Amino acid sequence: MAALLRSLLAASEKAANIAQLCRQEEALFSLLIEEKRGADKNKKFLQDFKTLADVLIQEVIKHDVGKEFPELQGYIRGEESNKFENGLGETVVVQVCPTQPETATLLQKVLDRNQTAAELLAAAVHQEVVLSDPALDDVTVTISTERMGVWIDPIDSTNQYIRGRGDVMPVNGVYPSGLHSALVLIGVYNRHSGEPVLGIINEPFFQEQMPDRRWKSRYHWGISYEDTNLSSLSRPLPQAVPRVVLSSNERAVLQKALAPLYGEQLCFASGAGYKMLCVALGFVDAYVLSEGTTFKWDSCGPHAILRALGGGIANLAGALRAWRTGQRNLLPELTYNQPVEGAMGADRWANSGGIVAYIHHDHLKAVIATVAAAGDV
Ligand code: 2IP
Ligand code: CA
Ligand code: CA
Repeated sequence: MAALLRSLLAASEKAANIAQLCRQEEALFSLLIEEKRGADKNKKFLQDFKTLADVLIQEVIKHDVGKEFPELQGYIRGEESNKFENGLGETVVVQVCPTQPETATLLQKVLDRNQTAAELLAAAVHQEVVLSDPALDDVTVTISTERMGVWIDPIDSTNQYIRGRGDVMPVNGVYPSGLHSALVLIGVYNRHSGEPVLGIINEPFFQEQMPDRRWKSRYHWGISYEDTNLSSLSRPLPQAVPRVVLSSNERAVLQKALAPLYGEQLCFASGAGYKMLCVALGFVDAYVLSEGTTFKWDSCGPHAILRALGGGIANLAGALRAWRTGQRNLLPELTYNQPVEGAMGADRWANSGGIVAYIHHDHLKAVIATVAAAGDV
């Protein structure tokens, strides 16, 4: 009876199809990559097209899940706003229409009348996804949706998505950059407690299939609800020698602070969601980020998966404060129902103060002890 899980997984697969399509269909791909050559007006249109891929995916998830679970409508939110101004100065609200031709007509308005592109996208939006995953038959937990909210990041690691390198090689399992780090992230949280409950990470660019070089997706999920912890993944063992993944922009002061724990075992990767996935897959013991550059839609889904595996995501600044005041067993986790006080725009939903994603609680403690000892982070 895991109806919500099935619905969200199907939506994530549709989202992954749209993300793949924008890279694989010439009519759409040419819009994604042409920016550098365009004139100013053209640049704006192409910029919009990139956003359109994101917005459309978000709207599709909202539409499909909201249709099945009307009580969630109004509580499904994501990174993007669905209002667009096209090259002709018209404001268009992107949404899924009742029929495919209507959606195509609406998309044409955003796409400056590009009919082929609009029709390709509309077909993907209205396509029915059939999940064939026998493992889901064993999931019997019923999640009461009354109190839930949903955070969506339709495409995380957009930069890598646009750049589109499919040939980057992994280092000890971790792809430092490239299409592998572009993910669809969906998280369900309890609107009252703020706790993450169910998470999905879909990798649209998991494997390139030969001979036609089409991409194959794969997904992971986790549920941490009341007394139930279930996941498509198994709890990984700690690394023999501790390893951490960081943003390639991470401040030198944090890198230095972590040296006593990790020595040379620092690895770097793009994509906030992807780094969380690396923790869940057991390639690294932690992802540490010193700044508030991730958002609720980045972490909610991965957080639920990490919880289902016995780990979590702590607030770095909050955990350091707790550590220093002797509350070492109460390191605060991220929550998803409250905006940052006094912040504006997207920053309202930032994970301010940084984060630590982990699987083993002892390892979280080791990270916090190490950073606290360094003093000046
Ligand atoms: C971004 C994306 C970036 C990440 C940043 C996120 O989301 O995941 O890659 O930075 O924190 O907000 P970094 O790669 O340095 O970790 P988006 O791609 O959705 O804007
Ligand atoms: Ca993101
Ligand atoms: Ca995004």
